[in-house]
Amino acid sequence: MRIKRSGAPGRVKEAEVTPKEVFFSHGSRRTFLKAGLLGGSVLATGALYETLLVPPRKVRPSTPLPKDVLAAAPGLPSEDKKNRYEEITTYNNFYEFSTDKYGVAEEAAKLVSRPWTVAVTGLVQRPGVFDVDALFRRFPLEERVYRMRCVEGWSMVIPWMGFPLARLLALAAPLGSAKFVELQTLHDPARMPGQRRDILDWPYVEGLRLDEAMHPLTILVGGLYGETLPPQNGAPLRLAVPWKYGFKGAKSIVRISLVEKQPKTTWNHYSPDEYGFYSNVNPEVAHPRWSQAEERRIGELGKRPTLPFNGYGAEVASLYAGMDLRKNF
Ligand SMILES: Nc1nc2c(c(=O)[nH]1)N[C@H]1C(S)=C(S)[C@@H](COP(=O)(O)O)O[C@H]1N2
Ligand SMILES: [Mo]
Repeated sequence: MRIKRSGAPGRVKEAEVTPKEVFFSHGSRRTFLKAGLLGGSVLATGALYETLLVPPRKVRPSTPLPKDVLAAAPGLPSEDKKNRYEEITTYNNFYEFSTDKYGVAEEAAKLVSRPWTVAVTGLVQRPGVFDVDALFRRFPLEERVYRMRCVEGWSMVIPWMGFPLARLLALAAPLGSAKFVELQTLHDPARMPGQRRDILDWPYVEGLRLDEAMHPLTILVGGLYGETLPPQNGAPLRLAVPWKYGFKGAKSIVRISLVEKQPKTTWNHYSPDEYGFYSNVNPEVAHPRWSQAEERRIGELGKRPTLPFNGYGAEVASLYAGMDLRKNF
């Protein structure tokens, strides 16, 4: 990603390491575990390298989630090694606070994310404004271990606590005319100081086609590693769509609108050649300034091949049957 009004194109500040092929298992959903390993072995990562890639720093402890918002379901297993809590909470993209991935946690720490409401509006039979904690009691959070791939070329395995967006949408009952879902981040420069700067068009807006939004892998996230979601990861409520580039996962959501036309999403509007509306993870479609064929898993040396749909093709490829994914990137 790059910053609006900067003369030179932005550079991803990443510790570049010697490429070394590693492979990972396919599918994290119980039903697809049968697919097993694609082959190869997972590179054993030493604590030394983890230290190298994510500097150790004090992480504020989060609040454990109350029992009554946790689903009985044990969650979805993943054969990938989970990233450490410290990695997930100290290397973030959240431009409302900082464009420095290592600086977001500290800047976002002040965000007051309770009380917080989310409006579900637009082309629905039953619009509503929901208190997030009431929402979590209604739709208990279950663990979903997802591989997440940033468009910048890094990835993590994150044990989110979430519930399917489809459950909330079903409650609102979309009208037949609703074709897309638009998600909006809070717009409040007093609470999100990065919004005082003209980096992006605020508020941050993301969107999905209605069928993508209704897919069971598409979740609203309220927790991480069994704890309340920390501010830097999008407290109190953010989206996670594991087969798409990370920027689709809007953080600190205040509004979910059902609309007829494809929403004007922040990054797509900012640079349509670089960030497509669909933004499905696709190793065959390069970003204009870098390849998307490989990725660096945070905490590991070397690179992994990037898989179509981030490895979730068995679950989601049918959503795009007949579409030219080079054109609709
Ligand atoms: N509101 C908002 N949401 C956002 C972003 C952002 O800058 N602002 N960054 C996106 C990007 S590029 C990524 S990769 C993920 C990072 O999520 P994480 O920090 O929880 O890993 O958040 C996405 N959601
Ligand atoms: Mo990203």
